[in-house]
Amino acid sequence: MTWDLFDSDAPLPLAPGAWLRRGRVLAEAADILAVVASVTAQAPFRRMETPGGFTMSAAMTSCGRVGWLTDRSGYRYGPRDPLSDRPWPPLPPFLSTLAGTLAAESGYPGFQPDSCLINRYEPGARMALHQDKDERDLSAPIVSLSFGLSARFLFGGARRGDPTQKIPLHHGDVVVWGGPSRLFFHGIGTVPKGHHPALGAARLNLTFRKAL
Ligand code: MD3
Ligand code: FE
Repeated sequence: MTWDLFDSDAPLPLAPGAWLRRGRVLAEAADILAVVASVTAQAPFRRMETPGGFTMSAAMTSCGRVGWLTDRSGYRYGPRDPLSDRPWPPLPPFLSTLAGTLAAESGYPGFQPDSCLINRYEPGARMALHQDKDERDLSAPIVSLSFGLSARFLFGGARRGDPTQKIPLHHGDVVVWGGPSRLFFHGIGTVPKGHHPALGAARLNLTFRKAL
């Protein structure tokens, strides 16, 4: 027999169409974080307001042709950073190519993201259970990269009331969501206090999306 069933590098199925790759981008982490720093120098992290008037606990920014926005008028993608009124920084080719490779490795060939949402969680921040449905083409997957402090990913089902799996996400982990799981409810539990050598007291999550 072969050892393939025990290959720790192989994608782990989380749900139909959803795959976890533990540590898949550890080797690339320093390069990715350097590129992220150049993006956030142009479009800084900010905590946005929800349509209901709450300030999100995670700070966000974007790069790409559009960025994800929330304010009192709703959730949407827009071509400009409202803080500067300039276009979002371009999606660095290194990142879009990497996201395409990661999607292909989980069975989604041809993924060409046009937006990357960058979330920054300090200890105490969380993200409530939600669906990602502001993208025009829901047949494209979402590729997620986690860095820094670990957090509990909450992963439900197609309905808000479905039971949730709690999956720890660590520095360098990659998750690819597509197919039936693309509209599953998900969130992030409160990030515990801590320090990570690469990022200090913070967790970063990058999600690559085809929004247009
Ligand atoms: C499952 N971000 O930005 S990434 C988000 O870690 C978001 O910051 C979380 O949820 C974070 O919208 C989780 C994992 C993720 C992203 C998109 C999904 C899981 C998903 C779309 C469908 C199903
Ligand atoms: Fe989400």
